[in-house]
Parts: sequence; C-alpha cells; structure tokens
Amino acid sequence: MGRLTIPDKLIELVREADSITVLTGAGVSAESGIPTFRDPKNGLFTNVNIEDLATPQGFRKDPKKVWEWYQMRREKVKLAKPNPGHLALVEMENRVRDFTLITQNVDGLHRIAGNKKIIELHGNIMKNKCFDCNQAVEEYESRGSIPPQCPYCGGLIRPAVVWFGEMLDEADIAEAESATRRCKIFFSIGTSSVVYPAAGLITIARHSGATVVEVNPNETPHSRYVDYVFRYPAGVFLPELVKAVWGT
Ligand code: BV8
Ligand code: ZN
Repeated sequence: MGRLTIPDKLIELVREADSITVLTGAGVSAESGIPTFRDPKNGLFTNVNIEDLATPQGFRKDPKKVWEWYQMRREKVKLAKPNPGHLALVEMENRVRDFTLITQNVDGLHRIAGNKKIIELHGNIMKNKCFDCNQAVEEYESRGSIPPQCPYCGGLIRPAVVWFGEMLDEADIAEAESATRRCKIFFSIGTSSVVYPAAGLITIARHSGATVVEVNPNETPHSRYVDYVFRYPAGVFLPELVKAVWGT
C-alpha cells in the first residue's frame, strides 16, 4: 500500500456535493476487531456452511446451533468500538446537507459512532424477534431453553437480522434506492459487493450519474466500473478524505 493521495478533483467534488450516499459492509468494522464474512483466512463464513447459519432453513434444522453462533458474534460486537473510519463518516454526515448511510452491517457501530441517517438493510444483531409470530422481543426469560422462547406465543426467538432467502424491509429498500438515485457521490466501502439487493445499489448509482468511489483493500466485481478506487482500509482512507476536504 503506497502513500495515499486523493485527487484534487475528488476533493472538490466532495466539498461541493450537497447529496452523498454511502454503502458500507463488514470491512468498515474490521478495524474494530469484528471479523468480516468472506475473509479467506478468518471470515465468519469461512469453514462453515452459510446455509446452516444464515438462513431460515438452517435455523429450523438446528435452532440451538444458529442461536449460539449469533451469541458468539454478539460477544465480539459488545467488545467492539467505532474506529476512525466510522468516526469519519459521522463528520461527513455533519458536513453534507443530504447524507444517507446504508449499511449491510448488523453490528450497530455506525449508530454508536454518531451517525443519524442510517438504513440497516440487514437488521441489527443486538435485536431479537420471534421466528414464529415475528413479534419484536425486547425482554425474555432465559429459562434455560436455547434458543429462548417467545413471551407472546411460545415460539423460538431469533436474531432480528435478514437471512439469505428472506426479503429485506420494503421501506428500507425504497429509501436506499431513492438516496442512491439522487446522490452526487456514492461511496461503496468495505463490501465484497456480492450480496443482493445491497450490491445492486452500486449499479443504480452508476446508472444515475453519481460519481462512484470504492474503498476496499481488495478487488470487487464492481471495481472496474466505478470512477475511483482506493485500495486502502476504510480507517485509513476516510479520515484522510475528511481532512483533505474539510480540514478536520
Ligand atoms: C433477498 C445475515 C429476495 C445477517 C446476510 C443468485 C444470484 C444473485 C443473488 C442471489 C442468488 N441466489 C440468491 C440470491 C439472493 C441472495 C444473495 O445475494 N446471494 C448471493 C450471496 C449470491 N440475497 C438474499 O437472499 C437477500 N434476500 O434477495 O430476498 C429473495 C427471496 C427469496 C429467494 C431469493 C431472493 C438477503 C441478503 C441478506 C443476507 N444476510 N447476513 C448476518 O448474520 O450478518 S448477508 C451477509 O453478507 C452479511 O450480513 C453482510 O452484510 C453481507 C455482505 O457481506 P460484506 O459486508 O460485503 O462482507 P464480506 O466479508 O463479504 O466483505 C468484506 C469486504 O471488506 C471485503 O471485500 C474486504 O476486502 C473488505 N475489507 C476488509 N478489511 C477492510 C475492508 N474494507 C475496508 N477497510 C478494511 N479495513
Ligand atoms: Zn412469538
């Protein structure tokens, strides 16, 4: 990774932009100590079968195994703190009139960092709901059964995240697409860009005439189509960008 230089043209574009939309993935939380999903060495999905852990079928087949995998992930999330990449996005939101942060992350770190306009496309790992009656479940007695039982219908409690094969919240998608269509600049940060419909936002941004910027130490299927690529960690690039644009 050479010395990071940000083209003046991009600095100007960001400074003048009255509408910016950001899409983030697990890479933004990597520097907070939360493993990403598809890292070949220690990804959350490496050496496990995604079908078994992040689908309704997997939960139906072995609810205890899925619940415990999410409990393990919740422990990591509880220890995690926002990193300089998260904090730079808070500064960006404070500086840009129309700012929208669309995240695939379920760790809640953007909200903890201080961002306000957040769309959590895949839900939030710290929240629960009932697998059977779909009610949100804030409190439950863990009477030893794993997963715990729904206080409303006795069904099984599950994390309130979107699994593969499950629909995303319609309103979230509509809002995310609208923010993507109207923005002047679209940042895609820390995502392998393989999960849909989230990754489809990058294509929508391109077709809507936004300047598209990818921040990722690795290549993605969208890299060759975007306007700018920065092969740097989010925690390195974003603070540099904020400093270059707003001097903070
Ligand atoms: C849906 C659960 C309608 C929560 C997740 C065939 C073709 C195309 C699509 C499909 C298909 N078959 C099925 C589909 C649809 C499917 C899909 O997209 N599958 C793909 C994988 C082929 N999508 C769905 O099912 C969605 N629902 O479409 O409903 C429907 C209904 C019925 C039938 C069909 C369709 C639901 C999608 C949500 C799935 N749930 N997780 C949880 O447990 O977390 S998605 C999972 O992947 C994570 O939640 C995460 O959000 C998401 C994306 O991963 P990333 O965030 O990108 O993380 P990853 O590890 O992959 O990459 C990290 C990146 O960071 C890397 O590029 C790395 O280089 C970079 N990085 C590392 N360090 C840093 C860094 N970057 C910056 N800085 C660093 N320091
Ligand atoms: Zn229930």
